Amino acid sequence: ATKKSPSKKPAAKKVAPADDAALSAPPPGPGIENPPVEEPTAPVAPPPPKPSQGSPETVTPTGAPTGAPPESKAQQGEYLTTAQGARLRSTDHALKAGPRGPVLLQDHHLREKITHFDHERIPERVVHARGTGAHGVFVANGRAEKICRAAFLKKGVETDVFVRFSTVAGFRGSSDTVRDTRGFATKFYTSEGNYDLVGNNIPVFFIQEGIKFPDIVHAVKPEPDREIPQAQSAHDTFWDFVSLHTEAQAHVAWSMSDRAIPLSYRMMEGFGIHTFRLINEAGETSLVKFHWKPKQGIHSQVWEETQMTAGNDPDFHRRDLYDAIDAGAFPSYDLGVQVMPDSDDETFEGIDLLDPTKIVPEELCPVEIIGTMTLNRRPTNFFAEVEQVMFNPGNLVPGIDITNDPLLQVRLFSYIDTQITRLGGPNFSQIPINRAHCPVNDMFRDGFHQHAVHGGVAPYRPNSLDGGNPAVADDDSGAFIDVPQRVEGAKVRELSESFDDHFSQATLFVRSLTDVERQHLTRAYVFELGKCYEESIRVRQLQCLANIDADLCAEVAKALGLPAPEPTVPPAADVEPSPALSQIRGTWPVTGRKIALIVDADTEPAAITAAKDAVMAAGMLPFVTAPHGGKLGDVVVDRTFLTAASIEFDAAVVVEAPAPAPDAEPTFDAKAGHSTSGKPVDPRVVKMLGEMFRHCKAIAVTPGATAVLEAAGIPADAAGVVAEEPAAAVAELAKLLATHRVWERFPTAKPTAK
Ligand code: HDE
Repeated sequence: ATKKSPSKKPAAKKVAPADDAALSAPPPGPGIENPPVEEPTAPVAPPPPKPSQGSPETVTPTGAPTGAPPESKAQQGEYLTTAQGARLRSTDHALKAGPRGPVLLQDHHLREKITHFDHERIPERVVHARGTGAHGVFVANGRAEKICRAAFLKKGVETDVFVRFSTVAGFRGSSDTVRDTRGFATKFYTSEGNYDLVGNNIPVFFIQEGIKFPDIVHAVKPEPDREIPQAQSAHDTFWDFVSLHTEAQAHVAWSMSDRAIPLSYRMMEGFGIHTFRLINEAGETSLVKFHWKPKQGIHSQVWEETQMTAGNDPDFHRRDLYDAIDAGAFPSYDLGVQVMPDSDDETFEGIDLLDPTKIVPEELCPVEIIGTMTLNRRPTNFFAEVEQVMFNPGNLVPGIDITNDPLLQVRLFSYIDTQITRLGGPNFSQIPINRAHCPVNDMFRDGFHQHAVHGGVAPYRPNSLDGGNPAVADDDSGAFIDVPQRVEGAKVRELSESFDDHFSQATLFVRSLTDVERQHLTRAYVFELGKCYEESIRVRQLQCLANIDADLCAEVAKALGLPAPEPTVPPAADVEPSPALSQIRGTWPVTGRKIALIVDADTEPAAITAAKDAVMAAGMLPFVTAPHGGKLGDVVVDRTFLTAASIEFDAAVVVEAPAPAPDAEPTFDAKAGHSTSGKPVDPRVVKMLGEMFRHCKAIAVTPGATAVLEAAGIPADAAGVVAEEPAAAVAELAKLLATHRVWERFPTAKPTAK
């Protein structure tokens, strides 16, 4: 074989240089010293930066720095151009053979435009397809320093974050308000790399082993023959699976509770679910579970409201999040940890910490707050940010490590793998929203959609040609630590016996609910099982309920018209309720709550302004809701009786009882709009207030507007109904809203734990 020597290279064509001196000058270097060294080589210390590598953390494809403010545009220039930058005269007409002739294949602009359009969609996420995201900042309070060496948990450190909330089962265009688990995924752009906390709003999971994930997902997704129902668990395949696969029962109990129908992403807890292992500066480890606690309180819709919202505003949660951010009512969440000793058996108070279907009650191990996250900016471009963000539980930083939880272990594989299809190749970490906000020098090269123009010739280690760079870090220079945990055992497809208890934590959850929450839970089981066609599935799920709680089983069985079976496992008699699991407790700030101000077409603008001011002074958001759009005097109308819906608002203030407008929906029963005193009220307002009353929302009327109460059949002395002048009424509403709903209006209501 002949080896080509450099001298055999064809000589470059000689062109007479205009300026010999300029051409013979050495070309601009890569910016690093690259002295000849012996191989294999130790890296040059400290490794100098390599600007010519254009490592992806420093610039976006168009040159804007990462983390740049939203005003930095991906596209520039005042003229419309082709993708290659050529200015265009017209993009409305294809090139044709005459104005009435056929379109010419040579129309390069047409082909480029249509080809790009043909490929605009990417596959949606296989689960969690429907979601919404926001930017924010996390500020650590320093309390985690003693257990974790991560830089972003040091006192006062501010870290950029991006959060994506999601439903699990529905397609990307499905409704926000469905009964489902919600995803709560946070990317921390820390100085030591991206850390992703990819959690849910329910602290237990359906399955103990990741290998079963395709099974539960196939069961909950629309049934494969007719592809229905969309974004629902109320169908046979779901209940077939969870009733056979009883480790799902704790999660199912949570999903039948109001937790699965949150009012807002702002009012939802988040949980890391798995136990993680933290490492401190001294190398000591502890086991922790992560919790997000919303400062706005935890709150849900009621079931009827949820169903109405799905039709009225399928984007309800997305709109709510972005409206709140736009209004400056920034949602914020405390991050907390339950810290448990890193014991050999990895249990705490008898609870196996590797079993993701189990929680550790807060009463046994309190949640310690280690920082606060505030969401303060919505995405500039939904696709670029929310659709293209990728999360991965394996995105860890020094100080945070995984455990042997068999669910978590499988996730570590899945999240990278899925992006290859979803984001079209291995370079998804270069997409601006996914880029680390610290130097990245990974020596990964090429692949679809490579955006970096990497310099250097030696993307391998060891090397001498790039000066031995990059260096590997050690403990002192912030290297990631894999905790050297001892592992031994025979290869088996088994789980330890401690995973066998499938019911006691469902019992714990059910017994920790207040009466009203418990009633909602019972009805949810009845609704969902009532939607199953197969009686054998209902019967099998009743058997599971018998093993969870005899009373619950009896109530559901009665409503389904079936006998309540006897338990097949010993009753969990010693289950201590955990009051922390109830959502109805304490009071919360009312900032950002939405108040409808109902007025008539001729209501005095000064009265409306006074009511608006009172609402805003309380930190809440007023929505002037009137018979027609435009303005009333100088007051802008936010909603009309046609566009407004009760589900949009947390409470209402009727500033003036509106008379029926001529354009009122003719299908309304005309009689419904008449108060007993005979004064007619717009039937759309009557309907709205009736719904708000039924959904146990606070309602205030000014003394002159009490006719609306009569017309809507609302007793003036009912709990949570206030008849005051606007300023006093708003103060009263704020008090009522602090507990979210007027709980005593629910028929069962005695808001105390069982
Ligand atoms: Fe996920 N999950 N998951 N999951 N998950 C995905 O990743 C998967 C699990 C969670 O807003 C996918 O990029 C497996 C638990 C959230 O982008 C996929 C298993 C928890 C999100 C995937 C689990 C979650 C996902 C789909 C069992 C709570 C949305 C698209 C081993 C702790 C993230 C994607 C976002 C998304 C796989 C179990 C939460 C396919 C195999 C447990 C919040 O990779």
